[in-house]
Amino acid sequence: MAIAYLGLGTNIGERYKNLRDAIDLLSKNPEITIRKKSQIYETAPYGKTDQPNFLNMVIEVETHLSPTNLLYYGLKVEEMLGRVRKEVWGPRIIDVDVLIYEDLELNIDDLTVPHVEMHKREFVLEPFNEIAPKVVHPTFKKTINELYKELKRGVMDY
Ligand code: PH2
Ligand code: MG
Ligand code: MG
Repeated sequence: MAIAYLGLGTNIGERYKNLRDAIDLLSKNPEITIRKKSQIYETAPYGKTDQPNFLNMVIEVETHLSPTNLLYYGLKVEEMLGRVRKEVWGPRIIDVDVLIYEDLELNIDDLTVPHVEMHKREFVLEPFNEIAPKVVHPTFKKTINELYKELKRGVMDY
């Protein structure tokens, strides 16, 4: 049994429904139990800024799936909700990202855990900090709360 954190994001269609549907589909998998859900945050698009605002949230799950199978199930949920990949950072019905999986550091094929950019993204750290401020980022050895405060203060140098 492992604890993992998933980031959910959506900026097209019925955004609240997209989040609800994604959570339903995740919880339908017998290998996944959702333990905590952050609030839903409306966030300005990061990176590619000429696209609609996002709704973002972070959830804590307990899972028997390996990191790769958790990633693949997330991709399956995206597909079931009708996501079509056109451009890398473009608008999406739903994005399901594996942020942290236990204290693992992995870099295999299509999966990098912890998520490479999570420490730079307020739309990840703010909801993450709400549900799990004490979780330690395995690479930086800092808590989510420390990373969130550093990002807010703009002192991040990595
Ligand atoms: N996801 C991205 C790129 N930019 N911006 C916000 N606010 N929320 C996201 O989920 C998001 C983004 C690529 O995954
Ligand atoms: Mg993403
Ligand atoms: Mg993704």
